[in-house]
Amino acid sequence: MPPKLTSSDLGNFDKYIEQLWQCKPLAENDVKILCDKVKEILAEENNVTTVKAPVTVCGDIHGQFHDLIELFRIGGKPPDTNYLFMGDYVDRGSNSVETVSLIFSLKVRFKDRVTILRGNHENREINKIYGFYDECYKKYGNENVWKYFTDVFLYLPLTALIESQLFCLHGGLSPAIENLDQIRSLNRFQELPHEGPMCDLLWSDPDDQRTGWGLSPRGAGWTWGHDITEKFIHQNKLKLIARAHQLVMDGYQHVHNKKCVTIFSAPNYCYRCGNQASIMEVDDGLKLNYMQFEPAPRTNEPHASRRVPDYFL
Ligand SMILES: [Mn+2]
Repeated sequence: MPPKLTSSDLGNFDKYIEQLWQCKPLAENDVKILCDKVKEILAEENNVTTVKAPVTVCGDIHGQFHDLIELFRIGGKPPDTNYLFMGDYVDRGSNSVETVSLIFSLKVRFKDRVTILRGNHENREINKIYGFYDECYKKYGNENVWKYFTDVFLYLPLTALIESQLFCLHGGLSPAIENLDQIRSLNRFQELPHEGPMCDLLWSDPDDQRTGWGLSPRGAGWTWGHDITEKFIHQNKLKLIARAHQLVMDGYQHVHNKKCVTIFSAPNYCYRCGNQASIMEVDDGLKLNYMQFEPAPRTNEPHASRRVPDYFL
């Protein structure tokens, strides 16, 4: 059992959350304290971590901090709403540091109400290239915090199971995995391999145009058809596979006869894709409700409202 947080520890994390909510990065030493604590908590969780309903399921965030705050405004602030995040907290957006710090702090402070999974960007080889490393270096002047964070990423659970019926993960299925016990038996505490079951869970995509398995254009993981989804759902007595990983213009998209859904929670992805974001609310009767949302208003930026002056018309 991880050591229980004392009330002064909890006060610390309340302070971290308050500071991060203002989009102010933690001091380097506080990041160290945060990472040590969240690692301890995650180490106790299973590769298929158990989640109770009601819970709100979220897809990719990708460092879009202000949109994460908008997500909480739409979905409710923890701990009033329980959350399951399906990975890809970092890279692409400009505030990966604040985003992952806030999500980790919420995990520590409300560990039974916040579940966090690993995405394919929670991997050194990827986030060294796609923005997180550079942002850490720029904000802290050295690579220590990048090392602390990426060390925690190895501890993130791979998948989650809500009330034994909704199976959630970042990418998708693997030809090497037929049942959840095979996922439970993986050793996840490692850098993401380039192939094999653990890689597939974080990289694969469903494909409505095919049956069976296909090569992924991403160069990692697979694409899979509706027959594979149906077999997996039947064998594991599931209702639905919920996953993230792909930009979908409405923020969510059903595939495979509604047995699989993609949820994407970064509105106007990369500040230019023009997509809506969504979160999936699961109530205590396992009824689903998708909440779409737009980017947060950028009040601190000039021309946020993009009003076009008359003389341009
Ligand atoms: Mn991804």
